[in-house]
Amino acid sequence: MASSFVIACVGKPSAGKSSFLNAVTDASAKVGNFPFTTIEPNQGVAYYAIDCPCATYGLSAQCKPRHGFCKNGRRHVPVRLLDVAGLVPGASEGRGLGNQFLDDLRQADALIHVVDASGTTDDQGRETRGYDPVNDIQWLRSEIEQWVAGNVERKWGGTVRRHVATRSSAVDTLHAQLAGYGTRREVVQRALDGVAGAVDAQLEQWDAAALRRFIGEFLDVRFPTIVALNKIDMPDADKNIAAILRRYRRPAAAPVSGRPMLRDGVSEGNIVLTSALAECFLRKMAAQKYIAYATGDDDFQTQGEAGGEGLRPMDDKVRRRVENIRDLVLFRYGSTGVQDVVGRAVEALGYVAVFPVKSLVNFGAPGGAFRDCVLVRPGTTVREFARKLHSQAIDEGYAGAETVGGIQLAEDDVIVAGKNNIIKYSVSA
Ligand SMILES: Nc1nc2c(ncn2[C@@H]2O[C@H](COP(=O)(O)OP(=O)(O)OP(=O)(O)O)[C@@H](O)[C@H]2O)c(=O)[nH]1
Ligand SMILES: [Mg+2]
Repeated sequence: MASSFVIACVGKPSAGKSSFLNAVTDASAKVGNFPFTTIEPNQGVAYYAIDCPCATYGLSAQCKPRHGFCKNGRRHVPVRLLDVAGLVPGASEGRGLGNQFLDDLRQADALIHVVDASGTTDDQGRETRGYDPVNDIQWLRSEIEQWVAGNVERKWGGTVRRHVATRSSAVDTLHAQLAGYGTRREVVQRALDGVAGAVDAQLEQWDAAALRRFIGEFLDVRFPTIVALNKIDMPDADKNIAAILRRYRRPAAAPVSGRPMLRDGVSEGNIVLTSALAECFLRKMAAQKYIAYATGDDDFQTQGEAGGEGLRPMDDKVRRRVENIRDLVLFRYGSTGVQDVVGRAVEALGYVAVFPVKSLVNFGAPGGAFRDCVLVRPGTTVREFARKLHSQAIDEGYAGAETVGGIQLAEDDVIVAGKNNIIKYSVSA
């Protein structure tokens, strides 16, 4: 069973969304230095990398993932990535390709906001110089907020009347309003919990400010966001990055709580520096055997360098370009950053990788060890996962579950990585 959740790349036109998709997937989406190169969403499969249990059990040679791949004990679990049309100011009122873009977000579980940190695109996505992107994160968030708030506020009077007449619970009423955004009830509940104490428990007592406060909280929960500060290879990127990081730095005096502090829906730890262009170029050079490079590496090798055996020679122009990337991106920032963005998006969702196996002795070897790995929502229980496997035999004939070491699992045990995420189900005949 392949993973079914979706991460969407969002941002203004020409920020580098399609380039980002091409950098982390096998897609070849059209890229252009003019606004609205992308109209219909492009899709690709990216990989979330985790330590694979095959290494722990000495089964790396027999590890045969049904989806994704495993290399040197690192499991690459597929996740779907969506690259949508660019968003311009006023999109929530239909400007640009506004509503279409926003509609595409309904399928997304998390967002990657690609920001052009080089200052070479203006707010409409046109080529320029010296544009200051410091407000871009806040702007995108308010655009999404306008979209949701506009819809909810317009109907609020009727919503409250029905709520009172039908004596529904707050969570049911709000869920009915927000279900159109691909929202599960549990997400609405978490958002309500988040504002408890700050707004009245009775919906009919909510004023405009209370409703806005709830919508802000709802967006935080519904659309976890990672920011890719892109185009770090360009001259002005440094100073723009510094200004953006300064704005989103967690105040030293901030209270320490279980969850990261969000501003405009973003936490400091979820801002990553990237060069999608560098990654695309390095991948191309590696595919053509000019360099030895794997995504996430902090350097590459060329012919004549240690580790560069068997590579092809480059002409001066190409050599200058790869050397430039080495100096401007890899040496300065440690990597092109793109893979890190995907990892953080999955982690922001709190997903857990689960390995269902038929045997806890050989884990499926020698035919193929650890064939399946499924990313599940946080809080998923052993029994819920059995249902999710879409195996009638396991679901209907459910007779118990066990993890490594002969430990029996209860139906309502929550699956936790490293604890009970290798599961063998038994079924009654
Ligand atoms: N220097 C540099 N240029 C980049 C980078 N990423 C993208 N670009 C360039 O930025 C321009 C726009 O890139 P796209 O990937 O088409 O941008 P987009 O966000 O998909 O744009 P729309 O589809 O129009 O919304 C292209 O000329 C890319 O080559 C980067 O990391 N560094
Ligand atoms: Mg595009």
